[in-house]
Amino acid sequence: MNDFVVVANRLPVDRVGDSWQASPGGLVAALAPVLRARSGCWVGWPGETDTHLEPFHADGIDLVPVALDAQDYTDFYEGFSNSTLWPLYHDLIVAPQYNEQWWDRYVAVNERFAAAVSAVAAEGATVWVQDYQLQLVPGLLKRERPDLRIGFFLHIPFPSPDLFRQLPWREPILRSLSACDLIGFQRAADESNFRGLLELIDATAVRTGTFPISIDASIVAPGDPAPVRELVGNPTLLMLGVDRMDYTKGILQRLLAFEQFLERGGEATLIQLATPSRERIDHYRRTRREVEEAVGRINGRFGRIGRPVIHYVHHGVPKDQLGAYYAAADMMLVTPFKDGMNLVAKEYVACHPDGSGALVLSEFAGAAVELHQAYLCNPFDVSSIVRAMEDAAQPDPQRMRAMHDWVTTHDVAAWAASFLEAL
Ligand code: ADQ
Repeated sequence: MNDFVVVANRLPVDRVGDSWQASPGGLVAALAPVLRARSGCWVGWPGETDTHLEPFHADGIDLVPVALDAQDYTDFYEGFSNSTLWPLYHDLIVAPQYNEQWWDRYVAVNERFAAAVSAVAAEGATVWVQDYQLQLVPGLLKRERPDLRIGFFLHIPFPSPDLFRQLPWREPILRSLSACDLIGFQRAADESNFRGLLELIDATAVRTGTFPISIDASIVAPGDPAPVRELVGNPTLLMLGVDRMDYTKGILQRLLAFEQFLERGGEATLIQLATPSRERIDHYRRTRREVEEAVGRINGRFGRIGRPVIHYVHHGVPKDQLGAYYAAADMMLVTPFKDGMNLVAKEYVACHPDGSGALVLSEFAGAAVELHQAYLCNPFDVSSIVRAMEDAAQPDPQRMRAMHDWVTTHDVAAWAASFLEAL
């Protein structure tokens, strides 16, 4: 039995051949010491459908797998989580779809997660539920196990009350979250959006708080910039984008701004790394098409043979190589239309301890609250991104130093500790 249970959609592991390897990530790095110290475990889906596994151990963490079948994946994960909640919570960048069958699966899968937690949690244990895929778990657990102390953290934004009220299933979700002993949000604005809805269910005595997530600076550390710069022809100005290929990230807008920057006589080379994401969903395929069309056009206009102006890849880069890209880049472009936090911005800052580099950052990323010394822009206004790029081309090193100090003293371990202490 466990005194501390983390429950998230995904287990922090990936299959490598016949075995499972811990996947490096800030969340698991921050929680692993707590899990070990408090005899804890992590409940989640191993990332392959129709795989039924017994609880196992990877890198010193006890893992409790929850199985999802192909229909769960379609209706719970791609459907309700990523085609209903994701666009709704990111302020309708694309239209959310409301589908009764998806909702039914969302309920069923949340019941399965809650039952799995209940089976492994000791009397009086602390349970920490992560993110939008599992919003019904707190309510289900509290009913079954009133002895548990339950916290919930939302990694993505929480929309304004008027938007949230579109959701046909708004009340069961609000009621479930309200069963928590503590609900954590990325920004004060997300927290107050949520509180603005409590009157809908006549609940006001719910404990909420703001806990901006951060990074583990030892996972993405600055690498050697020289080989990266050489690879792309030692440009005078190297810009970088690193994202999941997601319509929330504003990759196309960034490329259009880069194109205007060149049109206006700017000289620069851009590396855009984009990890494939949710590729069976239409809007994600469309986003990829639009991005790739723009990359082709801009390279066709401004590149030369052997010297493209944009170096683009559509695959993940191993964590231990990212630090070299961050260190090599004179300018980081983080331009989401909406983002809970955006850890890429913080990883870049962590890789510039000497005040070098410049961060162009969307004012709609949660990170903009803490990283206010960045070159802020409005991603809905391409000319605002261009202006930020032009300002950031002559950066003030004090601004990067101030952000670096902040990120290194407010890391993911501090985030986890502050949430758990409040809980
Ligand atoms: P994401 O939307 O996935 O996370 P982000 O916070 O930027 O966004 O985290 C992405 C992570 O994946 C980073 O650690 C980054 O290094 C890595 N990554 C991204 N692109 C990559 C690439 N091309 N190659 C290799 N690695 C790549 C959600 C929310 C965010 C919130 C986090 C954490 O949407 O707003 O900050 O959760 O709460």
